[in-house]
Formats: sequence, C-alpha cells, structure tokens
Amino acid sequence: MTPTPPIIRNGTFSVGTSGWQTSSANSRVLYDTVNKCALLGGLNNERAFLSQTIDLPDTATTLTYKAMITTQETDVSVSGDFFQVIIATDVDTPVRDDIISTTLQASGWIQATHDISDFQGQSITLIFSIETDDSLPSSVRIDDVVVY
Ligand SMILES: [Ca+2]
Repeated sequence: MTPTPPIIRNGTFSVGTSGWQTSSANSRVLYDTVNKCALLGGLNNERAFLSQTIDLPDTATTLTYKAMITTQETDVSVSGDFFQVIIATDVDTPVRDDIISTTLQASGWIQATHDISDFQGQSITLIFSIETDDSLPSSVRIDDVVVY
C-alpha cells in the first residue's frame, strides 16, 4: 500500500516555508531558522500571512497546529495585535467571516485543534495571519500543521 501523502504540504516547516504562500507588509521572511517553524510578526505595523490552498477530502474532520505567541502587550483587551486562523472557501475574495480563531495570548507552545468538518470536500485556503499596531510588538510561531 502506498502511504497517503499529507494533505498539508510542509506542515512541519522542515524546508522553510516551501509549499506556503507568504506575505509581509515589511518584507519579512516568515521563518524561524533556529526553531524551524513559521514566524510571523515581531515588529510594529506588520500585516503578514502564511496561506495554503488545499482540497479537503470528504473524510477530513480536523485541523491541528502548534502555536507560540510572544508579545510585549500587557493588556490584551486594548491591544491592536491580532493572530487569526482563517479558513476561506473563496480564494478570489477571502472572507473573514470564516475566522475560526482569534487569539492573543502568551503561554508558550499551545496545541490548537479545530473542527473543519463543515468544509469537507471543498477547496479551502488556510490562512495564518498576524496584524500588529504601532507599539509593543507581538509575534507568533506556527509549527506542525496537520489536517486529517
Ligand atoms: Ca502591538
């Protein structure tokens, strides 16, 4: 039997950000060479995202990833820094009403799990996005992205 290839390409970021689309308002390379994971943010006035369009099998139920947020913000209720994980079903007009996670916290590596069964059989674009305001920068590291 031939092993089924993973649905997410390079979800472990073992080969940089290969397989992912990247964008950074400050032309940052979205990679942490030390920890071999994706790295978004870390400076002020940044808009950056990492995305990948995939065809979800009819059996797909789950998205998991590890994330580590670091921030100099001390009051998340007034912070203008946002980390979002977005599933867009229309690549041409990505809509933010498919946001599945909006989080700002600083607690070491967390393992996140999302139910994606609503998107079974569809072509989706998975987006990890960070926005930072003009002071007290935040960053997020992302690793081990798996869809099954
Ligand atoms: Ca900030």
